Amino acid sequence: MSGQDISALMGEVGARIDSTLDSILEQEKTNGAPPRLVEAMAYAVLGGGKRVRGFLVYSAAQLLGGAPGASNEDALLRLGAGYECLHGYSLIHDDLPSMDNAETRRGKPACHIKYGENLAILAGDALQALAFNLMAEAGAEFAADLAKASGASGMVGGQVLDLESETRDFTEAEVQKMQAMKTGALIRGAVVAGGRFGGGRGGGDATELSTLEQYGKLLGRAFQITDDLLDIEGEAGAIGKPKNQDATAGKATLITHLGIEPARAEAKKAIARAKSTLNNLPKTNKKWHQTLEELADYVITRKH
Ligand code: GRG
Repeated sequence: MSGQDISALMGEVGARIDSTLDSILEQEKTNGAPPRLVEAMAYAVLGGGKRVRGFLVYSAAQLLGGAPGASNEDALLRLGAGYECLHGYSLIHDDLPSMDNAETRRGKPACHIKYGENLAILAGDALQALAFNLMAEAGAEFAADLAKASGASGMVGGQVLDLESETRDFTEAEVQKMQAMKTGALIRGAVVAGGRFGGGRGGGDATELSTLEQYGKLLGRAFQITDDLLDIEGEAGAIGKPKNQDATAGKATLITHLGIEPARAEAKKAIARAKSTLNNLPKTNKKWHQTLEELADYVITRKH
């Protein structure tokens, strides 16, 4: 599969996740949610974004057994959509004036600029609740995994450490820990959720799941380093990342510790390890094995 093919596959799976999200949000309206709230939720979660987390859920599930049958396929897309809802909530809150104070996201006004801070906060809250509802549909262990990935010992805890890094010097180990929680935990969670689903709805071989978890951890590390590189190298700003000098100034990253080229080398090393980790998984499903390998390369070669 060439680099172009992985983009096409990501686009195709991403479009199916988007249409799943679309119908889930329509259902929220039918359930009585205020239309303006659903509009703000849709604004944040649809219409942009690479769908990396949703694609990871989908690909890991396919690797470990797939989703035979139309209803299973739909359930898998809903699981991927749940990870995108959680991610969408995190981006809304991350852009708020009290957080990164970013005015744009994905090339458009940030949710709080478009809908006001109060509705944006509530749209984030509602997306988070929706994410857990989608996990609960798949099974209790999926909800528990997402709570661990996104809560105090995961993403939100990492964001707290990120704020702390503006007030004192972090060691390299502290930066690694903060990034593993803030960005890595959700990426790792998405891979594990997919593996669990593919391995048989909440079951799955423990060794295979822990191998996938290791792959997800390494991917998350490389993802955040690349994000920081894109921030300072400027390409992302043109495409729509929340390029905001205030937001990035004073924050600890691996680049501030190591410098640009050593940080890039660290990301490459993590990706090489992630790919060799995949060799511990069955190669019976060549297409998805190769997809996860190419996704690893994509993480460090992406332009936004
Ligand atoms: C509870 C008020 C309150 C705040 C919590 C949740 C949170 C703040 C912060 C999470 C931090 C965060 C947003 C981490 C992810 C950083 C990151 C690399 C985002 C970009 O992800 P991409 O490139 O984005 O996958 P797209 O747009 O492609 O979906």
